[in-house]
Amino acid sequence: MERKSKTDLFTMIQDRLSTASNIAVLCHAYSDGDAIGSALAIYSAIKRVYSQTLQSVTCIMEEPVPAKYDFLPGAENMLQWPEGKGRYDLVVTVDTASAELLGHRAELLEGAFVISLDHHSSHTPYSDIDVREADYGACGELVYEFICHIAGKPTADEALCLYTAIASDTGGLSQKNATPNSMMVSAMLAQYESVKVDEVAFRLFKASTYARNKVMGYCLSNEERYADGKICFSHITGEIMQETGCTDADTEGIVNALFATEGCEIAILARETTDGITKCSLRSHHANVADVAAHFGGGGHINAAGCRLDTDPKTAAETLAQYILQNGLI
Ligand SMILES: [Mn+2]
Repeated sequence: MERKSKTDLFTMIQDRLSTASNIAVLCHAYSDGDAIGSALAIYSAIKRVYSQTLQSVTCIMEEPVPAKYDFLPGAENMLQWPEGKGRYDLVVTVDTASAELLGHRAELLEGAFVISLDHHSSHTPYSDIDVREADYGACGELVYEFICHIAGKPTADEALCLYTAIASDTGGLSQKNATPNSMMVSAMLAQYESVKVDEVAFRLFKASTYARNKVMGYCLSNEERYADGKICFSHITGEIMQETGCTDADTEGIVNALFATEGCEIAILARETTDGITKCSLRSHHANVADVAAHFGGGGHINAAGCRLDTDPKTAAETLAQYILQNGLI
């Protein structure tokens, strides 16, 4: 079959949206800024463009929106599962590399026409229309293009959501995945008065909480190293999470503090979530950590990936570090 161009795919999606009745917009569980920003922007655009033909459009999250992102316009309208449980004839997912990453909401895919907009290189197909740009730093870049296709340009609120999405996934345009495209789209969005780049950067990268500081201290004081310091790893226990009142969202980005260690090539952080799951985050300068994560049932990008391990966080971090060492991935 001939591979369709992105414009063709966008037009096919447009046709589907214009005949849909009830649409659900979803992003991956344990959402980050790219997932939430992309979801809110596309939700808003669908709502305004198809208001005449649609009965409803609903944005459903697996967990509550993390406080860090509650400044995003529309965040207050997002439902939290099982709110919104029901039947939808069309489901749009953003930033979601597999159906499993939807958590409980994966059941909404059954019987629905499914559209996926994603930017993960390791993507397990689950949709009827799959638009993927694995070279994009953030899904927000793809959602921006899609909104331009269906609506000409984003609204002020959508622009803020999309700018935040891109800034979030690219470390404020400072990581390797920040491409010229990430910057060009960000520059378009920064022209909106609603987009205050300093405020977004502060909220995403500088602001902390007391609980997060305590957990960060725990994580850094337990940092260990293999391979002459090329592999840096640490963990966060459920106990310290409880003791400090730290939320799962508060731990976002803590792995970057390990990654900043002099001489570090791969950083690993294993943390126990408040519901007792051990989530691991990997960062690398050169090594392919998406493959490492995939070996343990996870996935992600070459230089930033994640997986879950069915063990305590200290053992999980050690297991990943050993695997990397023993397979000569460093
Ligand atoms: Mn993303």
